[in-house]
Amino acid sequence: MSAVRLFVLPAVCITFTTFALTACSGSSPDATCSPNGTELHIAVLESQSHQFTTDCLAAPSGVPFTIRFDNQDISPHGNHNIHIFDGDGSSFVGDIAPHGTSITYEVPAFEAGTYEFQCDAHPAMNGAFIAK
Ligand SMILES: [Cu+2]
Repeated sequence: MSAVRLFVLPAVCITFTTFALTACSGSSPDATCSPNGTELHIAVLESQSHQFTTDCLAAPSGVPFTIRFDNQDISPHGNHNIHIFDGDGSSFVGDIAPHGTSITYEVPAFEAGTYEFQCDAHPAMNGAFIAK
């Protein structure tokens, strides 16, 4: 019996650690996630007004990519966009997606690095964009 318990407990801890990394939890400067293709997806859900569904987006560096943004916010003030900043002042500014609409951004290649993204209308909606 006790041998079984000793075996199960580490498995639970490993599962929890994996989930925490996948969820990209934490504030934007500390957020970590890894590229998974060049078709990124982010949303604002009806139940999460003025809040992105993730604080971390990642794409391979050096190649263009797309971000499909589903704005399901039902608030009349829920018009959002995605703006990626880089240190040189050049950046990507996505068009506003009015509440209840979706938009696909065609984003040019970024050099490897960690950048920030935000909604221009609501700067508290933000996160880390990672190219690597
Ligand atoms: Cu917004």
